Formats: sequence, C-alpha cells, structure tokens
Amino acid sequence: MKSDSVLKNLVKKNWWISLIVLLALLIIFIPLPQSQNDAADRHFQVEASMFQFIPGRIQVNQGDRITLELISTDVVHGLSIDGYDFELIADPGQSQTATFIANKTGVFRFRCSIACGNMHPFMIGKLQVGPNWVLVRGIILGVLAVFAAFLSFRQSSHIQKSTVS
Ligand SMILES: [Cu+2]
Repeated sequence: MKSDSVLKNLVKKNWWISLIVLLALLIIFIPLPQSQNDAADRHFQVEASMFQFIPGRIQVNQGDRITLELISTDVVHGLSIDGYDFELIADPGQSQTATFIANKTGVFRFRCSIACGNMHPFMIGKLQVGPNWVLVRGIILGVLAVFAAFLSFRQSSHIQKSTVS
C-alpha cells in the first residue's frame, strides 16, 4: 500500500520526464526539408549583364560547398560577396568558376566588383545562408538533456529528503 502511493507520487512528480522525452522525440523525428538534411555540394550558374545578376538571389545552407560559375554576357563583370573572401571575374562571353564553403549564416550581398557602367553600383544580389538544421537540432537536444539531468538531480535530492524525514 505504502509502496503503491510512493510509486504514484513518483509518477506524479516525474510528469516532466514524459514531457522531455516527448519533446526530444519531436525534435528528432520532425522531418526536415530534403535540401536541409546535410551539408551539400551545390552548383550555381550566375549570369552577369549590365546591370544585373541572374539569379539575383541564392539560397543555401550553412556548411554547403558552393561552386559559383559567373558568366558574362556583355562586358567584364565581377562578383564578390560581402562578408566572404570570394571573388570571380568573367570576361565578355566567358565564365569563371570558384568554390567556397558557406560557413557563415545570414544574408550577404554580392556585387559586381568591376566598374561596368553608370548603373554598376546597383548591380547587387543576395546570398542567403540558412542555419544548419542538423546542428540546431543537436544543440536543442543537448540543452534538453542538460535540463533533464538538472531536474532529475533536484528530484532525487527531494525524494531523499522526504524519505529521511
Ligand atoms: Cu559591374
């Protein structure tokens, strides 16, 4: 009888364990968009002409290995990315290719690095580097585990106290 109520008490006091297990399962099994499952090799062709880049927006994930090919259709154009040490220069009708790792998250502008005409300063595109969800998931799970350990430590010291008194 007594052990039964102790057990009930334990279950009642440990509802948070079920909560944490549930949360952990959710975090592990919520599906990620296919493209965000892992760092990937990605290839982009960017066409430069006076005075635009096509595409003007590139979206990747943190850790991706990005290969950019800059193709110029008229005059000499460059492509440099703010915040990254990266530059391409393509001669008219030619292309140049280089690879870098998108290791910083955020939105970065890329711009033409060769003065190509009066609208040159407006020749700007956007590189968006999204978070690595596998990493984010790992960090959240880690925090949850620490939280659970903390709670269970507190709980066990509680139980010890209540059985002593
Ligand atoms: Cu330009």
